[in-house]
Amino acid sequence: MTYLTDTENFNPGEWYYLTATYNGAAMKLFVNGELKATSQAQNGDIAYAGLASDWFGIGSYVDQDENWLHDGALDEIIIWARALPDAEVQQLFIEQSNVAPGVSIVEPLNNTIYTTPASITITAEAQDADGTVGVVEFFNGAQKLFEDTDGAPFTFTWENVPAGAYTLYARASDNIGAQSLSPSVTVVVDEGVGAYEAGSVRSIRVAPNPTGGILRFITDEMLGGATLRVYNVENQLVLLETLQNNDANLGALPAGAYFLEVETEGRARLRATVVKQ
Ligand SMILES: [Ca+2]
Ligand SMILES: [Ca+2]
Repeated sequence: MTYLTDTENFNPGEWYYLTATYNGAAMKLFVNGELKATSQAQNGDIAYAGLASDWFGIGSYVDQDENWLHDGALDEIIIWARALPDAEVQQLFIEQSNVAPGVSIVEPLNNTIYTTPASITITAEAQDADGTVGVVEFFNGAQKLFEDTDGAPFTFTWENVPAGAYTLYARASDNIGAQSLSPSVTVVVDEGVGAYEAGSVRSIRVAPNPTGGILRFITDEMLGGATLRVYNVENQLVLLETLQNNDANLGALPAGAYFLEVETEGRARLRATVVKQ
């Protein structure tokens, strides 16, 4: 029986990353990736005697008449079919114990509304508790917009953004390669006045915007009798009704960005984008 012992004591309540290797020539004990003890007292194949007491155990000492359990918790166990070299044990510890970076978008604020032609400056803050932030990438949904590799500030200006609603994310990677996603930020780009042909389609303002539900179309025209269509950001029609006057109620819809289209009896189309809170 060979015991390998760390010369330092373990502190109760702390997690440790223990690794033991045996390659047929030497037994090694690593604590937190560091080699702490080596023994060459045994060599060759592992000597199982063919007894019921031939345990391969982790977290306890078991033989014919003893069973000493580890007084603590085991979080994760990996058993390898080969003896890892020292450098690989060290690298595994670095990867396993690495803290992922934190990242959030600080600009623009959620539900910011722009007007075409829009240029949107996106700024993220990212930090890593036990290393450095290598890369911050910016996304619109699944579409990657930019990759900032030159450190803080992590920022990017998205130019000529067409009308629509966008869900922005930042993703930070630390020096070990661990990644984190920021909470999302929704922005809306509204058609600027004059973007449509006069007389057929034009944009219109609504207030309040963002709204809790009730909103008013800001126009001198009387919209009673006009048809209101409301689309969500996936371009699905979620509301269709005939307006009684210049007011509408989105109270039944979930929070989010919506495109509104009002078709008047004279066939003119009025468009607006609104954020429902
Ligand atoms: Ca880290
Ligand atoms: Ca930068």
